[in-house]
Amino acid sequence: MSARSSTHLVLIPSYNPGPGVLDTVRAARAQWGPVWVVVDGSTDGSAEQLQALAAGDDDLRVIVLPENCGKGAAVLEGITQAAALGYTHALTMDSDGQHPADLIPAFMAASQAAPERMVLGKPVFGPEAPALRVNGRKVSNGWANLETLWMGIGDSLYGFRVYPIAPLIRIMRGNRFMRRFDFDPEAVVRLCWAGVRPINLDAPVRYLTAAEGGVSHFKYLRDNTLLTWMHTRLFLGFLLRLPLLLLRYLKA
Ligand SMILES: Nc1nc2c(ncn2[C@@H]2O[C@H](COP(=O)(O)OP(=O)(O)O)[C@@H](O)[C@H]2O)c(=O)[nH]1
Ligand SMILES: [Mg+2]
Repeated sequence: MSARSSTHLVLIPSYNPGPGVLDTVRAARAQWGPVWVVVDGSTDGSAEQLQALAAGDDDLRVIVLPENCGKGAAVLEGITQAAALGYTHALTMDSDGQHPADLIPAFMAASQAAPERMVLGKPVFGPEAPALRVNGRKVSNGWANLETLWMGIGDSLYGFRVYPIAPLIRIMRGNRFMRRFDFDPEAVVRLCWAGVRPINLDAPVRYLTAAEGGVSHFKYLRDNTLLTWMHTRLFLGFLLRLPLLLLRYLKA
């Protein structure tokens, strides 16, 4: 029996996720209800498969967007609909089986104990993790920590996290970025600026080979360019907020 909540839901943005998606969603449902999947213009038949799964399950909801809008845009659609139904927090997780569904209850419990904070997964990599991904994120983490004056971001990129919905909606409506793979790091930096402090919890991340059903839409040149532009604007935002951040830093 999975736990059920009227405040905290699991939100899974999904775009052409590969064969593991149904198992991923079932694993999340085994731990929690409600679980919502936002199918973001997928063209692989996963929308129909997920809708069939949801037909027999009141706690599984599938939102289908007609065109691909990006991970951040899909999360924004999900949390906007969730807020309208009274949900206050969303645990985001990937649709491709890389994230540990068995940790959903622990992450939700941490959020329920400190609802004003965000709960961030800190990735624990296995030996199969590509060195480029493991080392590449150190750059993003270094920038994110500088941009927030070390407010405690354990990892800027890992998408397994619990967000307080209201401040995240406010931030995303106030800015036209954060709609694609710039969502996870920009969300965490801007939430820190808004005073939402992180709690970091270890969470294993799995890298599946193509033979095991692993699929990635992260394109090194396109997405590292996107992330470089993102850190450029965040750094400028940091300079503007520096007096305020310094004041907070000295008080802490
Ligand atoms: N909604 C939506 N989700 C996306 C998109 N691209 C990636 N995702 C989701 O974001 C998560 C991470 O993407 P993935 O391609 O696995 O990137 P990686 O794990 O960093 O290699 C997965 O759950 C994807 O389904 C997108 O364009 N729209
Ligand atoms: Mg992935």
